Amino acid sequence: MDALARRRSKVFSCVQRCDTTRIRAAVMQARGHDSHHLQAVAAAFHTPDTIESITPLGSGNVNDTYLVRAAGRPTVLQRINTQVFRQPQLVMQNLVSVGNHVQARLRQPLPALQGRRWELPEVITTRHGGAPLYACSQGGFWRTISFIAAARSVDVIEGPEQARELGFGLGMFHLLISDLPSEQLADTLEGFHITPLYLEHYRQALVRSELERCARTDHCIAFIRNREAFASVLENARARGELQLRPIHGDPKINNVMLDGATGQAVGLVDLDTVKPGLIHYDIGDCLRSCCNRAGEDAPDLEAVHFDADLAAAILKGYFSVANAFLSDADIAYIVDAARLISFELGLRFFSDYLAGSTYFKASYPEHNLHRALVQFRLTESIEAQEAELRALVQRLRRQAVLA
Ligand code: GN1
Ligand code: MG
Repeated sequence: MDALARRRSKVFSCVQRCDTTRIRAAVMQARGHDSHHLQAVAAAFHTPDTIESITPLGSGNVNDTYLVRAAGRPTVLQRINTQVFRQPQLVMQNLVSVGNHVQARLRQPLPALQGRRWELPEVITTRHGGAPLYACSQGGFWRTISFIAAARSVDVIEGPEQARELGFGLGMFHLLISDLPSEQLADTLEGFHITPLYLEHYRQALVRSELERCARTDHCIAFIRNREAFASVLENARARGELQLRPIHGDPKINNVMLDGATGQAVGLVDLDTVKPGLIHYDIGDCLRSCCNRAGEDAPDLEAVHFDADLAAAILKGYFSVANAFLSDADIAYIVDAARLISFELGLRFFSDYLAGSTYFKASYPEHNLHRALVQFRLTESIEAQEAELRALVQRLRRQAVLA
């Protein structure tokens, strides 16, 4: 067993008998982020005696994230997962490019904002050397970014009003980056969201995997086999020239939209590591799949997983209120495919990672990524079952947006 697998199995054996706090402590320890270590890393960005607290933040599956309070101000400390983002310098370069571009746009009048505030996480450099990244002697690249004040994010949607805000937030983000020149964006994660490539990766993982098959894995294998042709739906549309590449967020899932603590209005998107040219459909699909499944990505009961069309309507209303002007009829025609595809793709990615030993997505127990895959496949089925109604809904909302 290699060192990583040993550390993992230590975490897993703990998971079976511990409560959540102890699991989190064990996970942190297994990654080597004990409090002394975190304190030392945070001190690269903040004067040590001003640091008041460091606490885990959010539920990201890739980077490790902490809220650091220093000198009365909250900031976000993150260890960039270099297994995923091989060139963290490029991630930071993009963050600066996006930040500069959006700040410049926000200095011009922007009626679509309707007077609300809009913020972006800003890079806070190291105390010595003013660098955007801190390379820790124990390994790992760390960064500090600003925390959007007086705002919160949610893991599970609370209602249609909020859904509308989540859609508005994505539309506003797309509008703000729509004229960001693509040469200013490095590709931080090659192949990200190219579903046929994930399919290829899955085939290899399946051949290599030494896992014992069971009813659940057989279900996943058959599920994927039945949708192999569908996996190319967006990429084929792009190849035919029906859909075009534009700057996208890449990961606009529900909890990456910040909502004002008092008004509930969307005030910014965070987690900008995957901003790059892509199809806006990846974003629309990801927003829909993560918001319209009220049971969540870890739903304990698969039967409870359902794609809520009313929430989808509210999200698209919010999105179209900003984005309608820059959406072509072809863009509209692929929205339902996008929701179905991105749910399927995420299931495929979770399942491939399970087959490969969960090296990409953090897992809290050995079959975590298998269960996550089953949840996404269930969601895909729910979208498929409602396909005709959803297509009619999208067309109706488009007509309303055109008339508005
Ligand atoms: C990962 O790390 P997090 O939670 O922000 C993943 C997304 C998935 C998401 C599913 C770079 O995002 O693509 O949709 O998990 N990010 C990357 O929860 O792979
Ligand atoms: Mg992310």
